[in-house]
Amino acid sequence: MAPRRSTPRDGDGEGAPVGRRVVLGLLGLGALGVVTGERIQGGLGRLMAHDPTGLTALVPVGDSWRYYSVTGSVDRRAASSYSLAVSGLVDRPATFSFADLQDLPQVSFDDTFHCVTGWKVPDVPWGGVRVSEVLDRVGVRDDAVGVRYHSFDGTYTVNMTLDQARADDVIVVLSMYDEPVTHEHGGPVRTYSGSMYGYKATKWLSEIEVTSDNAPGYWEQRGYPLDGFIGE
Ligand SMILES: Nc1nc2c(c(=O)[nH]1)N[C@H]1C(S)=C(S)[C@@H](COP(=O)(O)O)O[C@H]1N2
Ligand SMILES: [Mo]
Repeated sequence: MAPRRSTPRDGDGEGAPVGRRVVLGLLGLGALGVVTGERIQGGLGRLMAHDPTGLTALVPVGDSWRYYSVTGSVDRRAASSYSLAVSGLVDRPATFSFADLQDLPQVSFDDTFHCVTGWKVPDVPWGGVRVSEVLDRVGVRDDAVGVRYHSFDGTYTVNMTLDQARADDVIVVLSMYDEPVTHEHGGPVRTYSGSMYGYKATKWLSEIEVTSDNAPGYWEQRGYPLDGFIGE
């Protein structure tokens, strides 16, 4: 595996092991649908490849998803064995199974997904539970300042202030396109932060940690703005 770059470049991809992985990723385009029979979320038109380099952005196919992972591969987790830990500066640390999350009040809305590198996917139907709803269940302590999301890829993190996390369009995602979130999109559970660029969303969500600061997460340590609001 080629070494990972440590800083993002303009107009280029994210989490970019270059070289062999690009080739494997492009070859994987056919195999994904055919060999594994994997259902492709939102239809083939939205799929380009597992393309952490962003090279497929050069292919003129219109608005389509690029599937990003800063790690080489991520273990699949079934909804039935999933759990989300909510930890840190909370009154009642807790874990939520997928069913527990489904039992909380659900929200859904259509919103356009913007990657900071320029690609976007219009009008994506999102469904899930507000982060604020989850936080209210565990009780946030007065000294808390931020929220840190952890991924079960073991590497990716995202931070935001508590106020940002409590926005109506910041959700723990249980469905995309009215279907379960696929592994490629960070299923069974990811986050979505509506007013923010894609890097502020955490795929393969494992933990929400309430913190005493707002320390930079994975991409923020590598140069992206900590706030990450679209257009800023
Ligand atoms: N765990 C994890 N989450 C992540 C990333 C990642 O590499 N790993 N990439 C981020 C970036 S930069 C974007 S644009 C979106 C891409 O989401 P998608 O792969 O569903 O298109 O995931 C975000 N969340
Ligand atoms: Mo991104």
